[in-house]
Amino acid sequence: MSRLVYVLNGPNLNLLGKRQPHIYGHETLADVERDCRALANELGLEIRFHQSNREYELIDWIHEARDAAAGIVMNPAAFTHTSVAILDALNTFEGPVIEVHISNVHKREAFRHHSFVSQRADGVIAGLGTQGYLLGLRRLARLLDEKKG
Ligand code: CA2
Repeated sequence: MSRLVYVLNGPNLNLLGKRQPHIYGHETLADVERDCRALANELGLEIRFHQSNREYELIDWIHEARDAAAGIVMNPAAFTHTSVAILDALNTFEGPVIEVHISNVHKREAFRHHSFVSQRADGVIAGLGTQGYLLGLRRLARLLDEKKG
C-alpha cells in the first residue's frame, strides 16, 4: 500500500521565517520541508512537499494525490477561510487529511475562526507552530498503520 503523503502549503507561506516572526516563528518553509523529510524517513513515509500562491495549483496537487497518495497534510493558509473549491477537491480524495495551522487561528481575528477545510479534515492542528506539520505526519503514519492492520 502507498505510503506517499502530500504536504501542501497555501499562499504566502513562502515568506515563512522572513516576515511576522512574532506570529509564525523564525523557521523558513525550507526548514519545515527538511524536518518533514527527516521525520517521514523515520516513519517510513515518502513525501511530496509543495507550496503555491495559486488556488488552482493547490487543487491540481490534490487531484494528483487522488491517484498517487495515501494521505494529505495541508496548511491551506488564507484559502482555509475562503475556498469552497479546495474543500470540494479534498472531498474527492479518499485518504486521511490533516489540516495544519502554525498560529492559533482561534486566538486571532474572527474571520480566521471559520475553516471550509475543517469540514473534510480528519484532524486539525492549530497553534503548535511548525511542529504541527510533524505531528500531522505522525498522525497520518498512525492512521495508515491502523488501515494496514
Ligand atoms: O497559522 C497558519 O498557519 C495560517 O494558515 C497562516 C495563514 C493565515 O491566513 C491563516 O489564517 C493561518 C497565513 C500564511 C501567511 O504566512 C506568512 C508567513 C510569514 C510571513 C507572512 C505570511
